[in-house]
Amino acid sequence: MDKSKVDYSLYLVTDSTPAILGSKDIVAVVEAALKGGVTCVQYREKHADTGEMVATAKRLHAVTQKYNVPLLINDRIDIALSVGCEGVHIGQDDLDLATARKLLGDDKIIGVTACNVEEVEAASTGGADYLGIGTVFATQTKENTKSIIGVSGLQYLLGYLRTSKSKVKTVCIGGINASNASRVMWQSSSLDRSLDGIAVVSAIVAASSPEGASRELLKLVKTPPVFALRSPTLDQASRSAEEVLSLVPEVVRRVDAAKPLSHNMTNLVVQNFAANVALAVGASPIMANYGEEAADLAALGGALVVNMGTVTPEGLQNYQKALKAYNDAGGPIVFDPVGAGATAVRRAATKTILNAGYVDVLKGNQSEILTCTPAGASLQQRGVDSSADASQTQDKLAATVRELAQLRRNTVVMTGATDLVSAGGAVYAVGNGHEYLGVVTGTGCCLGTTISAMVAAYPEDKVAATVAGLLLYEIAAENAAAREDVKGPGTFVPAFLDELFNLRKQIARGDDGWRQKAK
Ligand code: 3NM
Ligand code: MG
Repeated sequence: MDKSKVDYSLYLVTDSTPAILGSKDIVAVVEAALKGGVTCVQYREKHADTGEMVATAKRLHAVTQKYNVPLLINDRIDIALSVGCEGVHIGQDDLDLATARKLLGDDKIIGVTACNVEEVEAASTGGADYLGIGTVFATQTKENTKSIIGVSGLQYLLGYLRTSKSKVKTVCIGGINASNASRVMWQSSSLDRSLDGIAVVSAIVAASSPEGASRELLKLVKTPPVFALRSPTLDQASRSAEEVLSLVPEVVRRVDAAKPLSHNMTNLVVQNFAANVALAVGASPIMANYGEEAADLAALGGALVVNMGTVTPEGLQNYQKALKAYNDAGGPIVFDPVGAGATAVRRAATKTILNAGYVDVLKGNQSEILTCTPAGASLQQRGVDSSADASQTQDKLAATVRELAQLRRNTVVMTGATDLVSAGGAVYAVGNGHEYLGVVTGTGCCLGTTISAMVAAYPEDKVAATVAGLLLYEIAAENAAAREDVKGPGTFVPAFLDELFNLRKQIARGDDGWRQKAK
């Protein structure tokens, strides 16, 4: 077998513990899985005697050879050698890669488990043929999993391999099943660095029909999720600011005409204000925090805002259900990680949410967005206000926003005196706004609601929709603050709602007075 031609799309790892295998025969399960389309098999056995393992491996090899699929042995190089199968998979606590290579020779496949940059670097430069990256999601299958890296970790490690231009193949492992396979594949693959496949144990071995389960999983690996069809293309992400600006009236017109649903799962402080802002910008708000409702609401064609301003354990479960529902329906999601770095709970909640689904637009102030970067996981933040870190230059922040959007394949908005928007190509800067926005509670949250209205009405171009939302919101704030009847933050609030409403109507009518004001 030519190891450079191995297909890692659907990689089955066996398990013969009764809790997973049940009373089935492992060889029969593998044969059924091969029929269903499994492209690579690893025999993983932690408890049997060596003689028994050799016998089972031989039976497995006879089957995998029939399907021209490689058989790899977990950990046990001696067994791979005695069976003459295609290679081994070694973990970090097993025999080292260099010795394994010496024993097996260059023609055999050697895969290595890796969960962090050091391990990925060592294995990819040390001659591994592929990496098993995980543990992606918590799983009952493996005892003592070292670290749960989530989709974020997976994205980060693949980003590292892209930068280092390594050719090593990659599969992800840990809690991968039919509910997340397509999403994880897509989220972890940028244009020039794709995950090669998924590795699963229980999703196939514990299935009542390993053949059917394999067929479905293989299809999911090869099919991008529905939301991917409307993710920003490289061309969209790289347009000039002028081009994006020229789309603003059309975005606002669409919202005005369509009155899209803006489904808010937001905090206790802003419910009322956010609903009024949604109405003022032309959307139809629903404030619904119960996750069980999300599937029905997602079917109505609107967008979801997840704002974790007053996060609770129950709320977190509701968000996860809603993310899944909107991802499955293809409806856009705006995530506002309010106070992301402020407490350990919020840091963990941010991670949980980002791993539970794909968010189309990630919106936050400087410290919130920095907390969502791989480097920012341990950032400290004071309260939830939007104090800016002076050490971050505008160029550095712009690069951070672009890189984060690339990593997550979405649109990232970092708000501040100048707001930065990127979908991984150009970075658009919006300099509008007013200081009153900073002294009224919930204005950041309501910007998330505004953006949700725009992406709901204009889902095919989330970059233009996001920029339109920012401009509408911040120019309306300037218009309100300039009014004679506005004396301070208190009188600003009702005036702001008026001006949001008026400006939306003006832009929708084709009045382009806003163009002179856009900064
Ligand atoms: N290795 P399931 S997780 C065998 O993280 C194995 O390296 C892991 O099982 C790692 O698909 C794992 O049932 C078990 O979640 C994966
Ligand atoms: Mg091992």
